[in-house]
Amino acid sequence: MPGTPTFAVPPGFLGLSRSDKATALVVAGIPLDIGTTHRAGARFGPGAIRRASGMLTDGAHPGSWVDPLTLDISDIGDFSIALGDIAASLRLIEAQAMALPHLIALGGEHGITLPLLRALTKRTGPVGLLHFDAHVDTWPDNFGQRYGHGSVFYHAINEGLIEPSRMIQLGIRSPVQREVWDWTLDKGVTIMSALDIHASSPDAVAARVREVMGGGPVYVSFDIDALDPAYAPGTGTPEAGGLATWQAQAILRRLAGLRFVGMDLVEVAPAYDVSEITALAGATMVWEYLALVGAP
Ligand SMILES: [Mn+2]
Repeated sequence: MPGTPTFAVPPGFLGLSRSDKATALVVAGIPLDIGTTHRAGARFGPGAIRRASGMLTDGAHPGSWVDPLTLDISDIGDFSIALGDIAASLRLIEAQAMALPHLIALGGEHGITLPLLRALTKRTGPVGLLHFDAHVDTWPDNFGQRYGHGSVFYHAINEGLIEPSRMIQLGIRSPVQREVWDWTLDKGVTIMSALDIHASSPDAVAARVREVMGGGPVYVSFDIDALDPAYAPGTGTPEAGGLATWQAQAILRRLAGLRFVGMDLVEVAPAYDVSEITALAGATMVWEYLALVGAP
């Protein structure tokens, strides 16, 4: 087994040595967590995901045979945020994302997705959204606050950043007000609950995703709390009954050929993690995404 042992790779995601912005794919951390509605701590997500990603550096992906380390990819470190100021942080995140062609963001809480979509869609136009989550995140506010991790897609839909008819949510199961659920469906969003997915198969779920996405641009927003707390305890708003890590992987592996334009992996909060289960699951989902976008 050639190369550097997994425990000794450099500190970038997958031990990436490039840190410039000139690559086709760019990884960045976004350590914002002040819009979390329950327990905070996702500001330490980027570091934990990078550390856990060392396990994924000793070979190619055994499905697509892509070795992410051979891609044109860099880890540019973490974005600047405005300490304690959500609105100013969102503006800063948007500005820093603007110049990056294909960003893979390590959160941070889900609130980071709104400025990332604002920046991305200036170049791409409205995108389709493949959204893994326990929560619909289409609340009009967060316990009275306009911005926070529960209202991301309410704003994104209202701002025209997403084509709601090309948005699918996988793993949904949290308590939710009926009117928020109905608003989401009325906009044209497809919801597959965690129980829908448990009762289905990866093939059927992936087929539904393809049907919803069509041939347009696809952004992937992966909230690690889509996974069950048994598989992702280290997160701010855990909900029982979620996906197993393998289910999310099995769905993703069936999506080769979609027109992916960006990804975020959010809500890893390492202070609540056990044995790096959550951080490794998060790193693994990003690795699965790289195996998709890197496939010839
Ligand atoms: Mn969530």
